[in-house]
Amino acid sequence: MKLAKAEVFVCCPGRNFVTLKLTTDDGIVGLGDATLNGRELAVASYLNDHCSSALVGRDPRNIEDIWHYFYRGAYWRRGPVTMAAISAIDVALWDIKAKSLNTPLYNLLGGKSRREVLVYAHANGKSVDEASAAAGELIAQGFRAVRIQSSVPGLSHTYGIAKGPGGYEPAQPGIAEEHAWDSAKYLRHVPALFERIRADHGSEIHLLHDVHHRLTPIEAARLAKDLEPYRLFWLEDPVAGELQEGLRLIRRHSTTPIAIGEVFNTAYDFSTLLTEQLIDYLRMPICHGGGITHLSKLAAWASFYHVQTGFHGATDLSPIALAAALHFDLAINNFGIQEYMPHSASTFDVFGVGYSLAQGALVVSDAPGLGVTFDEVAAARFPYAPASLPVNRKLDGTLYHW
Ligand code: EZ4
Ligand code: CO
Repeated sequence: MKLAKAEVFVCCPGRNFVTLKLTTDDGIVGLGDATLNGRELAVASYLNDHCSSALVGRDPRNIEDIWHYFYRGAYWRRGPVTMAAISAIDVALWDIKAKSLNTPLYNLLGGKSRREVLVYAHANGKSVDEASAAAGELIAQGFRAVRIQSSVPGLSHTYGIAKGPGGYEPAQPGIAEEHAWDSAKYLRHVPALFERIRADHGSEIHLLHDVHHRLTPIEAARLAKDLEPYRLFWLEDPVAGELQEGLRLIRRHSTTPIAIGEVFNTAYDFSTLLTEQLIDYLRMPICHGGGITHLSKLAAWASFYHVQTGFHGATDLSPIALAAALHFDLAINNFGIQEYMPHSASTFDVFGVGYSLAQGALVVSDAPGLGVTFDEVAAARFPYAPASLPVNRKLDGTLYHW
């Protein structure tokens, strides 16, 4: 078996997606998601200009060798663009292997460890009332875990809050929007938000919150401590993760579980976090962290430290990425939870999927491979539309983490 074609598609069915399609000489198609929100064309170029011709002619069954060819062989290794490209190649190869063996992908990853994949949904509100009402709706739909974000009084924009009807989408057309930030206002607001959510919805529902990298280590330690009475499932990205040692300060002060890693791209980004037991959930997704081949190694390493997975799953990860995550989530022992945001109807005009939602969990179909289809004709109806993620400034104008 040989790879005959490597094609890259950039389309915008509701939002931008980059899709890698590999085809073998006997006509088997493998799909990979290469979307990096706001940097789509950089990954498309990496694949087109630096990978495609090196893929053609290779035996797609040698996934481990191909992974190392593009990782070690690149010399300029790691980084989000390179690793998103390697991830797409790797997932497409696993898709081909599973299809060629006529079996769902999870069977090649150890088989099923559970019946379904627990997901968390997103409740957002411009006020605490709105956030609590949104959480109530999701709980009524059967979700067992809900992430809660609400606007911070006195700030013009807050991460995670949809502008109008429809889901939250931070990337906007043109150059980056500028948002405002104030840690003191935020730190005053969040404990009161969770006090209210627990009072309204009881102790059973799993509650999560995303700080989105915006605190210093000592501020994050304070927030984690202040939130202890509300028993969070996790506090996400309390600090910017490149300073792994920063997580030590949080651990010293609090037992609130910590999730981190949606912007990480290799296992090395977790080394101190695992060996010093500074986190509880790892969020680096398959589509940005080197694919199934690399995540299998990281998840196994994490399991020895009692760290579970909680993969990033915003809508800027395509249905291919979600399907890859679901097969992996189903198979590994140390799965924790999966982030879930429903994709738009136009996204499903392009991507056909086999997973389905039932009582707050996703159920994976037994279709061979990933169980995802990509409609090129439909994709061509939705041309790429440049968009950027926002930037954030403190109230005095100082540039800060978004
Ligand atoms: O801001 O995916 O937990 N989810 C998140 C997301 C990220 C976006 C960035 O593209 O933090 O909303
Ligand atoms: Co996040």
